Amino acid sequence: MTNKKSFYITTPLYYANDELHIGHAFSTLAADIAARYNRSCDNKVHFLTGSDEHGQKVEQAAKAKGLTPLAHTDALVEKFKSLWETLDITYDDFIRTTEERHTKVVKYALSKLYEKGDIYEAEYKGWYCTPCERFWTEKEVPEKLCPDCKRSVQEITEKNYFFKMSVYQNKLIEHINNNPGFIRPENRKNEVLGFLKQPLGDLCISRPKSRLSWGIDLPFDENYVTYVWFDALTNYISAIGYPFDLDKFNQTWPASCHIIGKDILTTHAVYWSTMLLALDLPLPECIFAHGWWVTGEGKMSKSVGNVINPRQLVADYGLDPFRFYLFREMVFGQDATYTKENFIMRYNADLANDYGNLCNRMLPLLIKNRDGVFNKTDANLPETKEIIKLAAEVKEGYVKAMDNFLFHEGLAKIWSLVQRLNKYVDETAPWKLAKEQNFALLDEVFYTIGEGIRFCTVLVEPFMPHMAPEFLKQIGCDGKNYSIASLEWGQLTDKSKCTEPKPLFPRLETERIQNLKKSKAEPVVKPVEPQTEIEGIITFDDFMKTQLCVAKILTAEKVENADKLLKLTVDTGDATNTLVAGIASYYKPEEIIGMQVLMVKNLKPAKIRGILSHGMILAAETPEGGLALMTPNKPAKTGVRVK
Ligand code: ME8
Repeated sequence: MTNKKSFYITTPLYYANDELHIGHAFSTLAADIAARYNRSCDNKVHFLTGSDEHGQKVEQAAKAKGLTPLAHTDALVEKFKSLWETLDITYDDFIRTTEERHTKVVKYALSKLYEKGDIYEAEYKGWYCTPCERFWTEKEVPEKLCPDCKRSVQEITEKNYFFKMSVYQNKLIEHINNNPGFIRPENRKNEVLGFLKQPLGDLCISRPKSRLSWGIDLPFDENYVTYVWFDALTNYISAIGYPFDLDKFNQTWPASCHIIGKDILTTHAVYWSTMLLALDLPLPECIFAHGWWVTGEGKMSKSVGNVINPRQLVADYGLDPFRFYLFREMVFGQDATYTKENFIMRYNADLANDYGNLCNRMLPLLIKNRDGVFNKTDANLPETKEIIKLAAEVKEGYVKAMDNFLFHEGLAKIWSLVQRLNKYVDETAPWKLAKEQNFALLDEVFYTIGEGIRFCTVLVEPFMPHMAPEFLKQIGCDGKNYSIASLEWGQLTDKSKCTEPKPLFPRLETERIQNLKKSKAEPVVKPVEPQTEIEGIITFDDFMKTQLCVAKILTAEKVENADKLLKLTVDTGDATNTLVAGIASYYKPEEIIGMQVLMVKNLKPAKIRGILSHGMILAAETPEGGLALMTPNKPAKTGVRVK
């Protein structure tokens, strides 16, 4: 064993109460991509995932099935593991919170904090949300509805045990301010700092067995079990040897990154951090809270019935396109919407056209004219020199992005090279060089393209671990010989002989097109009409008359006696406008407050249901027949003109 600290990456421990969907798959894939990337950079990696098996949710789910909690979680854990196998997740360890190696550490941590005086007993009165297993204060629930899940809360008075979270509040604020990369992305850090502006209450870490028996017994009071979050969060240290195998622990802790979704930011950034401070342990280097995958109906959830099954997507499109799509489409940190059309568009544009075609266009020519061999030559063409320079820049930018968990940026860097290579093919027209028998130049062009493909493929391997070796094989390389750590331009040698290409990403056709074909209807793709014949064509000056701007929704409420209307006030930079929008069937007021939307600012005011409406926000129909508000795909300056 070397003394080099591991790159230690974790996923949330998913609740073993139900099956997993693409949201869960996404967090685990993010950790897998970070793990594979780090391995390819020659870093020692430890990748942990697992299952959160205690608490009310699990107990209730088991009861509903007529199973004991453990029989229920045993079965679900098998399903979790089988999904990770389908997605080829390279985890090093899978921890279950019901395992003894975990429960004994939770008890150790509780005893330590109890002895230290950081856990105390008190009478507690509060508002309890059963589905969320969380207490709220009177002030937090003015309407007696849980602020998280909007279900009703019950008032409960009982004796409980509390962790003195408040003692560590200032230390935590200081840590966040001194470590800018600790909570990412930046807006989530600000959210946590905002939360910490209020005095932090103490955390109730026990549940009376009379109400819940499925949990870890408190070591100092057998009438209570441990609050499920105190239990589950401890997994990040129990799995790596704390406190019984300190050698292993010290080589692994602190975590390089806890990947989580934004729904569990407070529990990680505040509960977990203060627990660690109380245990005198260093804090993780980074907590990255990514956004949600949503469909037209909002966040995916079983009760809404809008969950996307990752297995189905893998079965329909293959594993690598699925992995690629999730990270190309979502700006890591923000929300993203899944639609089938969008998936197919991405696949066709980026994989079938840009990436796949590079090989398909080149390799048959290489086989025909140069016997499939890449002859290494000097770079003479200015375009070749440009590509070599770009490749170095792409690698640098990619590494920087990946080191910061900005997966979408890593992919965007690779695709800038893929696209430049396609342009290079058009510029150099190797089929013409072949006809002219200009073999010196032809070799240079082939070598540049081959090397470019290899470069992109080595970098894309963490995202597409199956297709990447296939691509390398096609250009005559053994994938095992390459890593990101050693990647340099010029490693492709004339020993590399390419093989007959087979299209690795055949184009997908959208369902609409397939259906049309089946019914032998009109030609599927209509030729593009010359622009002047498009109906209602306007000039640039006409368009500029419309003042489109980015507006931020400040308030939203239902318009009385009008089911479809919401009354909004929006910040347009220089003013606050009131407007009425027909979106109430698709969005709840609380979902859109704070959202940036695109708005027509200079529309003549009109009275709608007695309200003077100044402006109009933009929306479009979704494939499922819903409605999607048009929003900037990254935070924009409120009030700026859209051009
Ligand atoms: O919260 N989009 O478990 P959980 C993106 N047991 N990610 C999503 C998502 C979506 N629509 N839905 C879920 C728990 N996720 C606790 C964690 S950790 C010590 C204990 C992902 O099964 C995302 O990472 O509810 C989110 O934080 C996590 O699944 C919640 O999983």
